[in-house]
Parts: sequence; C-alpha cells; structure tokens
Amino acid sequence: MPSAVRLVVPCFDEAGRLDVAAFRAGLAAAPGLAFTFVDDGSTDGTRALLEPFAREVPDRVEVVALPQNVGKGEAVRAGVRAALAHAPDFVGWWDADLATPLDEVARLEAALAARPTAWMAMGARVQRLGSEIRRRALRHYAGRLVATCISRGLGLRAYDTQCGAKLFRAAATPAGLFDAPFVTRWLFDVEVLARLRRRHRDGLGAAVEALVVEVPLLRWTDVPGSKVRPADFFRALVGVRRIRRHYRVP
Ligand SMILES: Nc1nc2c(ncn2[C@@H]2O[C@H](COP(=O)(O)OP(=O)(O)OP(=O)(O)O)[C@@H](O)[C@H]2O)c(=O)[nH]1
Ligand SMILES: [Mg+2]
Repeated sequence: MPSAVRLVVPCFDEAGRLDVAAFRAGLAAAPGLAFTFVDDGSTDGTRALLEPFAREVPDRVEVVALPQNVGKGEAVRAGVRAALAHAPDFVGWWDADLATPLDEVARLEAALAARPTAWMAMGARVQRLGSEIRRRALRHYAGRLVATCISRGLGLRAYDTQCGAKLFRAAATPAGLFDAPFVTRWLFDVEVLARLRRRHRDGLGAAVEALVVEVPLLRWTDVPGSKVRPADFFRALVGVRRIRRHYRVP
C-alpha cells in the first residue's frame, strides 16, 4: 500500500508556468500522491487552470482559494493546515514551477524512512558530480550568501533552507506548529526551524538536528519567471534578524 502524500503547492500568478500535465503525470506515477494548491489572489488565470484539474480528480486535487495575496509563507501555512486535515502519512510543500521534479518526493520519503526519529526532510540544492542542479550563477551566489546568514544567524548547520521541496510526517507534526502566522514572507521555512528550536529550548520537543534532515537533490532547475525580486535578498537579511528577535534565538 503506497503511503499517502499530500503536497501543498503555493501558486501566485503562475498561469505562465503551471504545467498541469506534469502534475497529472505525477498523480499517475504515484498512486498515493495528492495536491493542495493554494492560490491567494492571482489575477492571471491561475485559478482557471487549477479548478478544472480539481474537478477532474476531486479526491486527489484541491484548491485553497484565498481572496487576496498573503505571500508564500502564509499561503503555505494555509495549505499545510488544509492538507493535514486529510490525515495523510506525509505532507509537504513544493514549488509550482516544478524546479524540483516530483520524482524527488520518493527520495525525501526514503530519507525519512531511514531516520525514524526525523520529522521533516528538506531538499537541498548541492551542486556536485552526478547531480543536475541548474542555477544561474548570480542566484546561486546570492542564495549562498543568504543561506550563510541564515545558518550563522540561527546557529543551524543547515545548507539550504530555501529550496521549495519539503516533506514531513503528518502524524508527528508538533501540535500548533502551523497555528501562528509567519512573520516573514520568504523565510517561513526558517521560521519552522526556529519554532522547533524554541520548542526544544522550552523542553517540548527534540532538537532540530534530530528532527530535520537535508537531502541533496539529484535534479533542480531554475525556472524563469521567479517572483523573487533583488530587493527580496536584502529583505531576507533583515528577515533573519526579525526571526532571531521574534523567536528569541540566543
Ligand atoms: N500562493 C502564493 N505563492 C507564492 C507567492 N510568491 C511566490 N509563490 C510561489 O512560491 C513558489 C516559488 O516561487 P518562485 O518565484 O519560483 O521563487 P524562486 O525564485 O524559485 O525561489 P527559489 O526556489 O528560492 O530559488 C512558486 O510556486 C510561486 O508561485 C505568493 O505570494 N503567494
Ligand atoms: Mg522557482
């Protein structure tokens, strides 16, 4: 019996990049797979692509429609709460541009199977021989700069928290972890780690290092049409400070 995996796919003005056929092929390839798309106020026809897909396979595709744009973090949080309500074995979030192909889901699931104490597996974009990590040089180095600020700022030995490919055990999700709104737009992945760290510090859960595993992806392709603006990199640096303050990171 394949495990039930429900992926949250945040979508904002993705009509130009959303490859519904690829998601449909993903369903055909993985019988236990399902999607919760979250559209928060797209005006480009994204919804018109998603809703017929949901009507086509209602038990495996749903659309969470938010009236206005709330940002990726809050969209993912709304999607995770909706996905958890289906009580699957695994919930995850996955970028709509499929920069990370869906066949990497199985590798994240295998990483969790190999570490019974782990709660979340995070895809990591590690350029190395034998992998196909295609990233523009500027995005790569800017990404490394932000990643270094994140790992130093939070004292976390994390390589790549920002990759849009995450999977976690639904039933082992710490209670209330996704209840409070995120305080940043793009660093919500980091906030999830900061929340785990705060719980550990308060004696409520295991250490982040025990709960989270990074999985170097075999394939990742930078898809043109990114919503990330150059200013977002500076906002990310400010965001790390806000996260340290908000979650009282020592
Ligand atoms: N619902 C929602 N989704 C968003 C929003 N902003 C971005 N996203 C989604 O977040 C995902 C990642 O956005 P991209 O524009 O591809 O970002 P990126 O440049 O690939 O970022 P990296 O993967 O970090 O390199 C896509 O699925 C977007 O549709 C938003 O405001 N609301
Ligand atoms: Mg992308």
